[in-house]
Amino acid sequence: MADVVRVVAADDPVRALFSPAGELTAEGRSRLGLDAAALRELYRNMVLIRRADQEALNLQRQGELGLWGQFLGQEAIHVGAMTALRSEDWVFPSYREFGMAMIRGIDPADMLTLFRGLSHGPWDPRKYHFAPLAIPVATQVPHAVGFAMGCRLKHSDEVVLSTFGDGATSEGDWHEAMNFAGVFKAPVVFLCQNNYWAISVPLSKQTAGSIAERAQGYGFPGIRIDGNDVLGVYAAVRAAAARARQGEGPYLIEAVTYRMGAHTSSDDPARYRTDAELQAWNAKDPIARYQAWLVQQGIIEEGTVKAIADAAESAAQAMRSRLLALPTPPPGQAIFGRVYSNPPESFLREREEFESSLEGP
Ligand SMILES: Cc1ncc(C[n+]2csc(CCOP(=O)(O)OP(=O)(O)O)c2C)c(N)n1
Repeated sequence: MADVVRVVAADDPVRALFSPAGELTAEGRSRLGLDAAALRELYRNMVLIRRADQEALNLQRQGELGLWGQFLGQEAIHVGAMTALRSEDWVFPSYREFGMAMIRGIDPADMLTLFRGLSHGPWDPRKYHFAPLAIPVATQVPHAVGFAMGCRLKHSDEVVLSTFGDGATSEGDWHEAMNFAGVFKAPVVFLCQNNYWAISVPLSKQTAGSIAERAQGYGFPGIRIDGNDVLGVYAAVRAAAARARQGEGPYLIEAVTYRMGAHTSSDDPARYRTDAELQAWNAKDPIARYQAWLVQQGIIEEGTVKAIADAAESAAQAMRSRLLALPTPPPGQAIFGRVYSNPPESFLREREEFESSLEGP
């Protein structure tokens, strides 16, 4: 990994957990205070979300979903970050955060209704403190900051996690949000999932400098960490959230990982990236690597690994059956159903016209 950044605060509690290369130190790991059961839970959740992600891709390939964007390889970020937050903390996700939503307790079959064209917003954000997935790149970042300011104004100690990809950092929305957050010390943890590709554009073709170092220009600290180390992600997000909760403002974490799958099911990455690159990242697989460490520490053994894989398989099958059993709503419902609580006349007329146009001549 490249050198990690200098930091603004002299006694940065996040930085203290990591080596200059952005790797969690032994001392940092011992400060986490995770017992064997908690360490196994991190593993179980990574296996669970990976299997669900694969099943969603299978569904898309069988024509049951319109589109799917895998997060294969990014499980350590999804699980580490979500485990580090309190349940009242809010998340403002991009479209690739299916695993994070699962960890928050959102039913994955409900979530897939979005990709099956059955719904626009399948969960209640207020119940899960999990905002809708943002498809336009980076629009969720200013939303996160505005929401975090709202939390501060109502004197709540909720913290907001704003997650986005490396490509999102090239957007104006991203810069405006970072600037505002720095000036007003919004309680936000910015989590960049640097997976090296923004569809077919590699990081090197759109970012000349360091993502993490940019935080300094906005007046708060940033750090570049190993995003394939679940404990490292957990440590960084937990410490950054604690800092934000105490009123010390935002923090930018650049978690370095790799997008192992295609950008979405409509993309063919073989046209723009090499097998060698893929193989190199495959060797750093976050689950295999964590599993090896757990075995070596005597925290997990073969029987448990098998039981966890079996449970993930059953959960994926249950997700599939539940999704396929869901009724298809009336045609106008998905488009018009959740727009107004009191729809105006003109809107109702438009819905009627739409529905009757589908009946054909
Ligand atoms: C505002 C906007 N511009 C362009 C797009 C088309 N688009 C969809 S995803 C994507 C790349 C995003 O890459 P990154 O932020 O690195 O996230 P990743 O998909 O790698 O997780 C682009 C350009 C979009 N959805 N929204």
